[in-house]
Amino acid sequence: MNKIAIVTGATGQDGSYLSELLLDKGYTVVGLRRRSSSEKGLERIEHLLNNDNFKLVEADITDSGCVNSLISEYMPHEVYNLAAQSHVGTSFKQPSYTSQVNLQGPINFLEAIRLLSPSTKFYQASTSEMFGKNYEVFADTKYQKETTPFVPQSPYAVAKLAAHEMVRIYRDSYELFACCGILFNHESERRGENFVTRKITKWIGEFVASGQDEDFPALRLGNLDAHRDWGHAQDYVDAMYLMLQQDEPEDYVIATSETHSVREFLTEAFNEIGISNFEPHVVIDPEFYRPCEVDWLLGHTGKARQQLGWRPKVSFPELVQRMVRSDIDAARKEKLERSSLQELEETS
Ligand code: NAP
Ligand code: G4F
Repeated sequence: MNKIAIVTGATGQDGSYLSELLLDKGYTVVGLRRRSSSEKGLERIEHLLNNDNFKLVEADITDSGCVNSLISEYMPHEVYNLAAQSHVGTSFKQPSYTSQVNLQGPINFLEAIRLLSPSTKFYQASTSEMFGKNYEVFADTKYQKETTPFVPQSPYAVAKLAAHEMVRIYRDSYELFACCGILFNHESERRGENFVTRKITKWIGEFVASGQDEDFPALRLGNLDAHRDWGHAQDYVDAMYLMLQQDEPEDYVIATSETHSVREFLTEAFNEIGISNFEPHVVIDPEFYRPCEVDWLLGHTGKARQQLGWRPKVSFPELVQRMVRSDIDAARKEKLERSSLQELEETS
């Protein structure tokens, strides 16, 4: 019989890649999606919907009764809790909602597993945002690792840190196999459009499709000096899976160990379309500044490399190139579809 995994946030970036990975490994995947008034929102997993081993189930992780029912119905071997209000900027405007999803959600799973299925292994999506302003220094390099103290800087990070500590408490108190991946930023062609990398590459795609129109509206961004350790999401879901295959449940930092500023991402992305100076195309807009910023993230991945044998495969230039090319292709396709429709309307 196939192993069963529940993946929360299956419609999101990581959930879609992880579902693919688990299906490839022979799992039956129960992917959760929250209720929506439309059928939109399934774009990342459309290709999985006809797979007999993929079951899409409507569920909201903030509802404890719903989570209990899921655990008792499926008695899964593994649960990967990826669902979240995942936007840091939004968390300043919706702190209570963010806490409800990002903290109460994981508590609901930990309780359900403790009471109904204690042999279920649990993965929690923790984040480098928990380090906030803190870092360690070695040979002039500022970095974060598993033991670096957390100093969160946003409602998002506070909720994620509380969930992270809750996982530790359940692991220590009830001997659950529960662990957290402290993942640094990871992006992809499937990244949400309001995260800075995708916002940039989507703008570039539309700009190219416009024929690099002089009147094309500028790209409006906030702080360009923040540094992030950016990897590709497909590499990172491998690490999630590996964590649940270990003998002991432990937390791991997952990152590329290379950091770049938003400005460097912009330079690399504009270089892809032959523009060496992005500045004439970018307007700095205070709307996109955070009340509190995380300036520097650079992950030290010694533990994951040694214990999990994990390494990132996609480099920073390849990540940027893949995202830019994908968004150019998508924008050109959309433009073509729009003009064919217009032609049809004019001729009929
Ligand atoms: P994402 O694309 O924003 O996906 C989030 C998922 O959560 C979506 O499927 C969303 O559903 C779902 N969701 C939100 N609220 C829900 C609720 N109340 N009940 C059920 N589902 C709900 O995020 P991601 O980039 O894949 O990240 C996955 C996880 O890793 C998140 O927990 C995030 O905080 C964490 N993380 C991400 C990164 C990163 O750089 N990507 C780094 C560290 C940690 P809809 O599709 O309906 O919106
Ligand atoms: O792309 P971002 O919104 O990602 P952020 O805040 O680092 O959070 C992401 O990574 C975390 C892991 O460290 C995850 F836990 C979290 O779920 C999410 O996936 O912003 C990156 C940087 C920030 O410093 C932000 O201030 O880009 C800066 N930025 C500048 N202009 C902008 C913009 N960010 C966004 N979203 N939009 C802008 O216009």
